[in-house]
Amino acid sequence: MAAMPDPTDDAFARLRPIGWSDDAELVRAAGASRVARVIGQHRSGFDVAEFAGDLRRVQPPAAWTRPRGDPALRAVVGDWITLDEEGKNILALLPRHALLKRGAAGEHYRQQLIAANVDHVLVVSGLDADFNPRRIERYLLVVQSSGASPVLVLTKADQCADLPDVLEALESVRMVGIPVHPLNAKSAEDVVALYPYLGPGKSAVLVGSSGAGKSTLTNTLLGTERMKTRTVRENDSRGRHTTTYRVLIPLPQGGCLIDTPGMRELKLSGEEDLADGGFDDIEALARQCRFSDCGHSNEPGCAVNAAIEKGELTEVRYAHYCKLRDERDAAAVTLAQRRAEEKELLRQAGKRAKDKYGRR
Ligand SMILES: Nc1nc2c(ncn2[C@@H]2O[C@H](COP(=O)(O)OP(=O)(O)OP(=O)(O)O)[C@@H](O)[C@H]2O)c(=O)[nH]1
Ligand SMILES: [Mg+2]
Ligand SMILES: [Zn+2]
Repeated sequence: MAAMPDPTDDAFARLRPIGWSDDAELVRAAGASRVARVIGQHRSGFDVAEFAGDLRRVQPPAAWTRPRGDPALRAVVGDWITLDEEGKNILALLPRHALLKRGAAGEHYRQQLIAANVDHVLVVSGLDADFNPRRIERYLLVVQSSGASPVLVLTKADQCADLPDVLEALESVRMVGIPVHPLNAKSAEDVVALYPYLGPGKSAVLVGSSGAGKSTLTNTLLGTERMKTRTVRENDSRGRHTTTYRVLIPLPQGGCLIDTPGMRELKLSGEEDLADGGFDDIEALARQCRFSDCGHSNEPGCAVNAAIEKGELTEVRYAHYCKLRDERDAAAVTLAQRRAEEKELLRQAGKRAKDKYGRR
């Protein structure tokens, strides 16, 4: 008698250990195609995996290699893609449930994708001389617009003598309900605190400055020295840009972790929402000003100034809010221009094709 197909055999079983969540939209979009996850990116192609431990270098569709064009339409680490039958070329990008991006470093405005399909973004910051609450606020703002939940991981707690003071400086962060975990990234016992974000079917990405301890954390969670780590500079605790590529690693805890190179600069993408991004209190105050177009300088009945006078809002934090708001607004204008340009280029290319080949 011929063997019956096993009814419990499902095509996605081998994908679950690399983060497949059986999301209905994803399952529908995948259909009967050959599905893989992007675990690395290189100049010469993408590294993808079809099961835990797998690695295959594949080529992107031609449309992704065009220098202009919206980077959000290309795959990034964490994305699910479909492959051709030989498993050599990427056919399509499957729908995403989260996308972390930033304004790319450098003069020209572009968006740079950091990771896709992550449930949590672990913002890693060292409790050493590099500690900077304003930088943390900036990170959290960018993360809030990604669709993933931010978690603040404060490494090097073993080297920090004034933890209560540090946590007080982060009061505004804690007030908006973002979990904060001070820990020693080298301690297997300490990193257990992060297990809730790293269980089966979950994916997380580590972001933060160079030297913050992202790769140290990855190694401790893995239980092996998979990622290279390097000591920070003595005078200012800055890192040496040890990790140079993004990589997705399945963890023994069941989830997947993406380690990334330390970022020199985190520009806003233009799509951030300051109220969602940790500044809800300031935006709520501004709505209470007597004049709806209050500039919060010396207008009568200004609720922002009143809060500063009463000590409920610090000038430093308010100034930082203004800076981020202006940067976000400027990036949003450039983003809109860029999208309009890209649309026009596509329209012209479509017209040229039509002139050449006629209507199809
Ligand atoms: N004592 C202590 N040292 C830590 C901790 N976390 C990281 N370090 C040290 O900090 C240095 C930098 O750590 P890495 O893990 O290489 O930092 P990274 O964030 O991966 O840096 P890049 O790859 O350059 O972005 C290493 O010497 C680590 O041993 C911690 O919690 N406690
Ligand atoms: Mg690293
Ligand atoms: Zn005001």
